[in-house]
Amino acid sequence: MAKALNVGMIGYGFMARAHSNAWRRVANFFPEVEHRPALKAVAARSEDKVRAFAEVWGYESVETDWQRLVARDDIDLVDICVPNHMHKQIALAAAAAGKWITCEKPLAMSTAEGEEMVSAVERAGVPNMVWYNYRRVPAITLAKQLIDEGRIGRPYHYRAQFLQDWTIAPDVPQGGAALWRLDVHAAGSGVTGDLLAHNIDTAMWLNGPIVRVMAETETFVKERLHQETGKVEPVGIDDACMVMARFANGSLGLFESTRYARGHKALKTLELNGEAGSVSFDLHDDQWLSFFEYHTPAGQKIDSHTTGWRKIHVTNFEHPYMDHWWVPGLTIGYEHTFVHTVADFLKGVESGTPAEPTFKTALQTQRVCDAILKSAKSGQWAETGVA
Ligand code: SOE
Repeated sequence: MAKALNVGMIGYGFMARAHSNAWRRVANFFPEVEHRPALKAVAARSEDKVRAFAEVWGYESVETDWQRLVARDDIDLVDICVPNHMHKQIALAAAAAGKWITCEKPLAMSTAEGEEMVSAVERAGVPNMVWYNYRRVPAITLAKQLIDEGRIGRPYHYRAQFLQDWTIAPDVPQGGAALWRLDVHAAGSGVTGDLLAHNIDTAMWLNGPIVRVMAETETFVKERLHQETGKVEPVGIDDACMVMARFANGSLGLFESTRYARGHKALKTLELNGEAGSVSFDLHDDQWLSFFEYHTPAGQKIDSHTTGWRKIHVTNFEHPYMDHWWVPGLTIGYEHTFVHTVADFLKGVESGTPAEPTFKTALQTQRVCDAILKSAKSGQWAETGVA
């Protein structure tokens, strides 16, 4: 039985587009989901911009004050797609109003803020989720399946990169629409919260809790023009971050994130090496998962003359999510990870087993990110407090 679900979007930027597309398409490709999202209202301060956004994406109405959207009786779910410094106040208001909440990553500006948000949604008992979309790239979900099947065996090494180059030029300003990610007051941190957080979320999903970190960060361009104040101001974000980590399962982790890797637009990789095998993924080849099998979970060794890396084209019906799209061999991409996220979120509400990551789970990623920034500042190893 179809159930109506009125979505209220807050924000109109890049992520609001990705999420709106997902809300619109989920019923077409995941018809077994009972809820039927309707794009009821979108809120943003600029009336011209929010009206233009509503027209393109088919929102029924607009608000120029997010508080009015949250207060509306005809809104069931609030989707938070605004800069990080506004996540907490919106989430707290939405929880108090009994709305379901989905929030763009990272959860918050800090662990302390994230804790308040977790308490608020738990007190209100409302469904909640954070959009760490890369978990739902089918090849990454397949990696999780292989790990859970014991195909990697005892894990030794996890490594991941997220490399971009779009902020190298010193005349890129900070602050304001699109460039708030460079303003520490709006973003909280730089690549740590923006890029590394994705890799930490995926790493802990695949390989368990990260308990300790040692990090180094750098801000290569120290001052930038601020778009809102019109003044040249110090840059407070980290431009690059490297991390050594220890997982609770005894394996070692290495992470690198930067916006200064000339030539790389979104080089996002991960690799896990275990006793029985390895998995490796590169977002540039997001249809493929590389798998090296040394022996089966039952201990049967693969013949030495056929041992080698296997490249799995993750497009068969039996691969995660792929039976909902086209026919084997035909591919999907970035925007589909958001459709998968919505489908899982709604199925989680319908089944009573919430889809991950909930606010509570995303708070663990926040703790690791905070420990990383603490370690970079002190030059010492930092405990994450994640168990
Ligand atoms: C930043 O450039 C950014 O858009 C992040 O904010 C996203 O979370 C990431 O998926 C791609 O890069």
